[in-house]
Amino acid sequence: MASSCLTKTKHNIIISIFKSISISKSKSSFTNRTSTSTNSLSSPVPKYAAYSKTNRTIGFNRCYEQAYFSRRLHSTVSVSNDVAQLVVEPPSQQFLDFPGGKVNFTRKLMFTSNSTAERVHCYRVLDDNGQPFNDSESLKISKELAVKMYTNMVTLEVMDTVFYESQRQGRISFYATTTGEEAINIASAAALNNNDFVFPQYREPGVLLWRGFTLQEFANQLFGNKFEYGKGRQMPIHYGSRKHSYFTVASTVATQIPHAVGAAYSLKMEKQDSCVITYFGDGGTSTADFHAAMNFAAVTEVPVIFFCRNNGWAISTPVHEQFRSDGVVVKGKAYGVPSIRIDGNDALAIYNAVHEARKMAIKEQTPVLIEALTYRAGHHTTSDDSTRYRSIDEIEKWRGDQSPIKRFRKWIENEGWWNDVAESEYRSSIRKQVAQAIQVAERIEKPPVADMFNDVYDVPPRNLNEQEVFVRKTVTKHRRDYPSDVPL
Ligand SMILES: Cc1ncc(C[n+]2csc(CCOP(=O)(O)OP(=O)(O)O)c2C)c(N)n1
Ligand SMILES: [Mg+2]
Repeated sequence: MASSCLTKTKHNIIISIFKSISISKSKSSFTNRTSTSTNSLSSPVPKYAAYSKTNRTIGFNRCYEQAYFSRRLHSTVSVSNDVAQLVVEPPSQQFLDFPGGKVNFTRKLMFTSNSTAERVHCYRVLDDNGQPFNDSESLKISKELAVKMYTNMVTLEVMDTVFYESQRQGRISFYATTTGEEAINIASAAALNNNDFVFPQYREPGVLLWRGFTLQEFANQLFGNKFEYGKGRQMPIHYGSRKHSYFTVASTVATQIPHAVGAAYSLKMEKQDSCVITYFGDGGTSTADFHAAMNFAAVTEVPVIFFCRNNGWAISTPVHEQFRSDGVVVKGKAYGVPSIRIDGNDALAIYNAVHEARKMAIKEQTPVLIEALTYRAGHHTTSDDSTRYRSIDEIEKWRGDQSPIKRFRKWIENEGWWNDVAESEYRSSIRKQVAQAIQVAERIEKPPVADMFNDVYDVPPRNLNEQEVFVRKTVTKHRRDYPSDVPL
């Protein structure tokens, strides 16, 4: 079979068609067009295999060489990154009819490249000064929606500042800010329907805020008082809300991703007109959960949006130590999931991309991957000091001109929808409301000791009953060592 194949190919004429796709060098460059990686993702520039006499007699005859190389020399295409070869030969010799689909043969000994010199473009609408590009593909956003998005971003920023300070004052045990990622939180939430399910990591409280979770509800969770929905069993920032279709935050990185795919599968079975979104960081993509979930979602064709906040860091691990690929977007291509890379500090780009992804997910019943490039402009959590492993200059750069809030503000101001007076009135009002919520939450007593032991078993096992008796005895004996606001 092999030898007959070789003989026949001697007489073949092969025409190489170069598909030109514009690519950028070195850095990810911005594009103003929404496009999934199916179209925009660059395959490696072909590196023509070393061409020995032996494989010349195997694969290519003179006629081929002339046709092939003259096309290369006279081609007006400056950079080509994909070669499809049309081979005039019996169909059985052109491709392998493989179970997963037909695969064209090539006579080139050519490996795919691991180079990241050409990076997938990054979709954006607003430039650094908040000016939309003339040719940006973008939805029209009303004044009402734009102002709501902006004020929610500011609320998130103020919440972060005040809650963070309260941790520093020793009033709560732990906190994590979303600083620098406010646009991702709010603009993605704005593009969803409120009944779409959310499987968050821990840096997306803005999605809950957008859905109407009140400042008091946030404060109750942080203070672990008896009105907190988790009954004080979770660390601060592990919010969850059945009412807002927001699954409770789990600290174990990326465990939410397969859960999201399972939920999307159930929406598909029930033929629901909604989708699931799951958020995760660049660090989360190094887990087995991420890969299993992507593959499962692709083959089951479920309506889930994988939203990766690539913020440059996973605690102290920079992205270049996290993966050697061109970020995360290329992983979607590997799993057969339509994907896009967007500017995570451009609220309009995020809104458009999530809006489109949602439509695709539901209409076409497909997963979609979004990689949003952003920067974690705060410490990882209150347990971290990021100046130990990155420069203050780097942080300041992202907190300054690159701030997603500043950029969006410039846009709404240019539109005549916002001004300095509105800004200072709004900020001071929210600051007061957050401080007030803290004062209330702090005064509310904690959940009773019994809540540590219920809700898991219908009939608690004997060892759990024994532990409960033991806890009560210990607390009674050492009353002064335990908080007085925890009812026994
Ligand atoms: C399974 C698991 N491994 C490790 C950790 C410790 N850990 C907590 S957050 C984190 C980094 C996550 O980084 P990333 O996913 O990029 O999210 P970011 O904090 O940057 O938003 C790590 C390693 C964990 N919580 N769970
Ligand atoms: Mg990260």
